[in-house]
Amino acid sequence: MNGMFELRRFRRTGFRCAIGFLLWAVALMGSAARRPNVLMICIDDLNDWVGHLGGHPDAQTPQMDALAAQGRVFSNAHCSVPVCSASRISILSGLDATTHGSYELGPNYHSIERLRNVPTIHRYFKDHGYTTLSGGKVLHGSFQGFVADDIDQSIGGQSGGPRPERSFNWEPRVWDWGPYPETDSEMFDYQLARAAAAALQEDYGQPFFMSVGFSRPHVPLYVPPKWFDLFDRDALTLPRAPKEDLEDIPDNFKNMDQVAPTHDMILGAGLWRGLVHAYLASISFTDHCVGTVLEGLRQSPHMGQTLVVLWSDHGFHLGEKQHWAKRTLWEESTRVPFIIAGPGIEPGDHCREAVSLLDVYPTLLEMCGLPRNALLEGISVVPQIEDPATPRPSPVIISSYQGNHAVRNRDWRYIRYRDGAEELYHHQIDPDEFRNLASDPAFAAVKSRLGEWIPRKAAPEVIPLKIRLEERERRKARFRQNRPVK
Ligand SMILES: [Ca+2]
Ligand SMILES: [Ca+2]
Repeated sequence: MNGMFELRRFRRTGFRCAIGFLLWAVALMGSAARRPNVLMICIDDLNDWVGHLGGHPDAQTPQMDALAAQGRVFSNAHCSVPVCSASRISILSGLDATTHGSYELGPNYHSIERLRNVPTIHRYFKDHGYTTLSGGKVLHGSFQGFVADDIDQSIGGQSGGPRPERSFNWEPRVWDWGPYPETDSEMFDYQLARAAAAALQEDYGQPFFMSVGFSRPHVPLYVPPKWFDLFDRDALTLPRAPKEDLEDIPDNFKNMDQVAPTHDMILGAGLWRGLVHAYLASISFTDHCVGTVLEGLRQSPHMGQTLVVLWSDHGFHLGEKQHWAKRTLWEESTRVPFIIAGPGIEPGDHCREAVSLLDVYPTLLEMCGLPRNALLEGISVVPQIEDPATPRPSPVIISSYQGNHAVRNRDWRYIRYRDGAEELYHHQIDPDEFRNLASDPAFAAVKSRLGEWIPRKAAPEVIPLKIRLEERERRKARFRQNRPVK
């Protein structure tokens, strides 16, 4: 080889290197300017019965567990109100119930006048250059009225269907369960998952914020038979619900007026095991839907540039404290799965600091480099994503009905009801919240320290008390018609 060739080759290579560097620099500038996409997966009434939270030994949730293994799990995360519409309003507005005043099922976002000038998280992303997409149950009731324009593109409506013509186990069907329909493709949630996976293949020309809300494991617990077949019904572990657990707690939420079956009703009809089975089956079906969306993301051009956040709107009792469903200030009502995964997030230990679903909004703004929204009342968990041992500067506050609050930090739960009644639980030694320590003088200092966080002011209920009580009586009257199917 002669020297001239070597020189030409050097020049060619050098030129290619220079061009390559230029292209790389342009690409880098482009990606720095382009903010990450957000995929927000919202689940309805899912408590801590997922593998990675260990809430039930028989739970089978491989898809959510795989996501958990790739990102940061907040294993001590709580809703701010333990009921559907109010919790979702809090997450999407970033405001606490004590500010927006919705503490009970009912008012939609767009019917709360004091939220008129509070941008939903979708609106905020849209106003900062994002395309917004949403499908399924994200808000309770769809985006209507003054929030209708927050969503650029729908990927599906809301439906928990389909439902069979007749109940299998319980009348009316709202609390029924059973293997129905025959196939996943007939399930609304599965169709939604497929639609979301397809929408993830598209190029929106700018970053997107997509929310996908599944309706199971909310009752009625109908899912195809294969999900029931995953479990041996007769070998399932039942929740720990000793009757004497109620002896050391005040009356407030004990045997509370419910719009769910009572534990005595369920035990009397011999239906406890069946409901636990149906709830686990519904969770596994929902997990499969989550997996379908995540597979869509993996196949898409957006993989590697998309943050995934998964949450459930609140927890769910299946007999714990002799209670069913939600609305209490106990752990089973308030603890939820909460995972954030995506580019730049190193998998590692769970964050055991108490965090709130109010933190979703400020966290996503910070991670996407969007300006701070001064209205928000949550706290960004970016420090806990970076180091899960970082303490949150304040404990989490949960409210249920005006004037009743729980304060949750890493190790404790303190509840104070409107009438001054109290409960105190030490989670390091009592994760089931069996032993109320509120009257033990040894913990007086802990109690008063936590008590300082109890909100001193709380917005009045959006729905006037008289109307709410009338509505509750109507619901209870309907509920008294409930009965097992013979
Ligand atoms: Ca819910
Ligand atoms: Ca107890």
